[in-house]
Amino acid sequence: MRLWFNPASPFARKVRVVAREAGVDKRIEEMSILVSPVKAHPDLARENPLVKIPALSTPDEGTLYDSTVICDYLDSLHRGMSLFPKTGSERWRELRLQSLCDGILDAAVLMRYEGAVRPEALRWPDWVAGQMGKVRGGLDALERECAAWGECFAIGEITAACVLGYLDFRFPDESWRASRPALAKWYEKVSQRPSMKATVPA
Ligand SMILES: N[C@@H](CCC(=O)N[C@@H](CS)C(=O)NCC(=O)O)C(=O)O
Repeated sequence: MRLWFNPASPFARKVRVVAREAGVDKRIEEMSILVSPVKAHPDLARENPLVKIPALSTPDEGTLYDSTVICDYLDSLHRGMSLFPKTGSERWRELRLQSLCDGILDAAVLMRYEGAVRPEALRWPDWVAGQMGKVRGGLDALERECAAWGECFAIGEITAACVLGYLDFRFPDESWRASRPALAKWYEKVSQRPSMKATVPA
């Protein structure tokens, strides 16, 4: 299998952490590429019409995207503890947490593009403030919820860890820890997992 990714992408990190937690990472060839929302990468465009990473070329199911689908697929390849609970409230708890964290990442990545890609004359501060409001509101929800996560590190918690890693990487001045001590403590602990250490953004 070939994973189209970039080490800086938080969505690709989700996939790489899941691959390691599921023990299937050795079956994946990681192909690092640079993507831009305004200049389509021609090789990636042949695999994913949205020209986004992550994308996973598989031997049996063609090329899969986006991160939620790829993670679910990788989870189907192993027999250990499932990272996507199949039934009951555990399932909905994990999927909702994943959606919350994907939403925070969507807002954070859009802000990153606004600052790094959009020409200065076209920037719109109110729009950036709106995205930052989603990031902060989402983080406040994680702070309220994280006490209930215990030792669990399934798809929802994995995505939460990738959110916090991305904020440290791209928005170090945001100081998200200042008003979220429980989340900071949780993140300090999960950052020590081999899957997280092996995928620190660069
Ligand atoms: N919902 C997608 C989001 C993927 C995404 O936004 N990837 C970014 C990199 S972090 C990308 O490829 N951007 C290029 C573009 O927007 O054209 C997922 O979960 O995989």
